[in-house]
Amino acid sequence: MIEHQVLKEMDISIYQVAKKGNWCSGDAFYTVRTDNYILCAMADGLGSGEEAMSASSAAMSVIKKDHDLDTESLMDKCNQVMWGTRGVVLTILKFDFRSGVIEYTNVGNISCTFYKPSGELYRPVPVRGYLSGKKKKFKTQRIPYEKDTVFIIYSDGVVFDPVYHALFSKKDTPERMLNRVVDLMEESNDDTTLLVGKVN
Ligand SMILES: [Mn+2]
Repeated sequence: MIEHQVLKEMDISIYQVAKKGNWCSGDAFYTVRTDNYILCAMADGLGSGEEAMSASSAAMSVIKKDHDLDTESLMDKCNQVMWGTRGVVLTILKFDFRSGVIEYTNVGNISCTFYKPSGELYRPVPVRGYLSGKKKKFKTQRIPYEKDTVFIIYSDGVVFDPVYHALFSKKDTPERMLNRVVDLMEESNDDTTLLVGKVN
């Protein structure tokens, strides 16, 4: 499945495919735009199949309902609904239009890379672990962004070859960048989700 979203402040393209043999993906993503911010979230439910999907969709439901909260509080709320599920790894990004800063909170191996218009690449270091319902402390990073910043978020089903970095540039649209990477990507044995965004 490929989806393109034309939001006012950015364009986003998303590729998602379930693990071979499964009817559903254990990965989930959510994006929302308001007058003040755009939020993007991606979760990977532990394992695969229906139980993984139920964990990642529980996290997304929390975010759909409460996306006006800061990313750290959202992470905490998602953690609280993980009891009785397999648990998830989760990354939440919130682009605040007024401050020009991204709030970034993460637990586990959902990867995220920023490509600044200067050509500089920035990769926040993911925090180990996953959300299981057990009490956990979260850290939030604040990352400035500007027009033409490109960013990618992907689950561990993406086998990311470093040569892909060269495909992400301010000169291209998320749709074309995503299509190129998907053409090159090797098939993996896991649910796969890749989101490419570019700030307008
Ligand atoms: Mn996975």
